[in-house]
Amino acid sequence: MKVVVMGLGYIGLPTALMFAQCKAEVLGVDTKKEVIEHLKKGQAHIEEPGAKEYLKAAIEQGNFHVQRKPTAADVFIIAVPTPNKQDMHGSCDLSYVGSALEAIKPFLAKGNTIIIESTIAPKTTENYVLPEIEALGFKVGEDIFLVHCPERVLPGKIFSELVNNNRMIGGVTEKCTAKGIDIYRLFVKGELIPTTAAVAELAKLMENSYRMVNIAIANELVTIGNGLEINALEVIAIANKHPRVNIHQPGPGVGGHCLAVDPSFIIANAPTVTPLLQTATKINQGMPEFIFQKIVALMQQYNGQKLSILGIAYKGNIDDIRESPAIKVIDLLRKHTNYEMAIYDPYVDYFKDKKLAGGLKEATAQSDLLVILCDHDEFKQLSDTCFDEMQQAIVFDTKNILLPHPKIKQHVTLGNLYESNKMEYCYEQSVRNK
Ligand code: SAJ
Repeated sequence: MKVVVMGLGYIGLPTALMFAQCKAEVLGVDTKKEVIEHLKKGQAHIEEPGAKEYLKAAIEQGNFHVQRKPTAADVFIIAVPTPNKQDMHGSCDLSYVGSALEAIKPFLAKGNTIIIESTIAPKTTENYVLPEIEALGFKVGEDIFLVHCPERVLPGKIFSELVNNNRMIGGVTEKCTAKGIDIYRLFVKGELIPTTAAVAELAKLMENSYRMVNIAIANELVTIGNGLEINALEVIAIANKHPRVNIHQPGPGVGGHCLAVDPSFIIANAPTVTPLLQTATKINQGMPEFIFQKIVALMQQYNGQKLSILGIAYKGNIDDIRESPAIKVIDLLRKHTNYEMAIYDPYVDYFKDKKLAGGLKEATAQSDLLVILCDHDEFKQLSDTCFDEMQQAIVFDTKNILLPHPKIKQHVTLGNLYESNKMEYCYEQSVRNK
């Protein structure tokens, strides 16, 4: 079977390599010249455990090639970005999907299967992709098979989750679904769940919307606890002892290209019937402002001049800074204060062309306040020297990951905010400031 994968990013490259491992003839296509050049040299351009090894094996096996243009194939998989448009609700930008479709059109032939893996707005497969294919004279469901098969893998565990997670196979017709199941059965050990393209589109978006709303509940609980002087983290820990309760973890906000993006695809298509999704989005988007206000309150309380920021990636143990809440906090600090700031992230060397601190010692030297904005494993246990280097060992641990340490003068978390300089936070006001 010949497979063309359009888009060699966090999802496309691992997917292409999984098909190559199953002995399919795989052509990876990406428009970025440097991606093709890196891959041709056997260099994986994504930080993902296993990528280097799978790539090496595929190249040695000789059934994995990369180039900037597609060729004829049996299966075309589209795994390109679908960012938010800069419009009112951040609707789904289909320009990359459109370009990938245009690129494969000349090579389409009867019997081909087209699979959209990119996360897309509800009804996109039927209302946007299908007409493009039928305009070429093909009948979808008979000549060409069209499937939406969204990914649901966790960065950092992508290769194992691609194999073991179950997957929705959303065909435009039942025959399309059957084709999709035959294709993914090559490497997926998880359950292949037959459904329609429309259900698969909305289910994928709702998976991430469910998590986004639950994070918003945790974040709102923090502002409730701050006002009522009740430890929100203790409330979450106790409430989650209930067998059917799973309140998520609060933090400085929701980043990444999924939870911070997907719900808006639903909102944009159904703006008058999504008050919960819209409010939850705003609550999460208000967290950088909340964290910023607390930092200022702490710096005032301790008459601080320098602060250390630990972590700018959008989540722990990866290098992705897309939609990172940490960056939003840093931007607020730069815009509204003149604190000296040292920023350190073990996975990120440069940020907006500025070289970041080379290590923890450099980042904490002489600082009054250490703010943890990302749950990298490296930040879970800091050595004595980190605190010895500090002017004042005040810590604001927004991810609640740092183990207690005798040298910490004050360890502020999102649970005990009221024990230090209280800031009066008003959600409405913060949203108005947007
Ligand atoms: N976050 C919280 N509290 C939580 C959980 C997460 O504040 O309790 C924050 C994180 O810090 C981060 C953001 O939310 O800023 C999103 O993190 P995440 O790990 O929950 O989600 P993602 O964006 O890494 O979701 C990925 C996605 N897959 C890929 O990017 C390839 C998504 O499609 C998957 O559904 C998700 O993993 C998953 O866990 O399955």
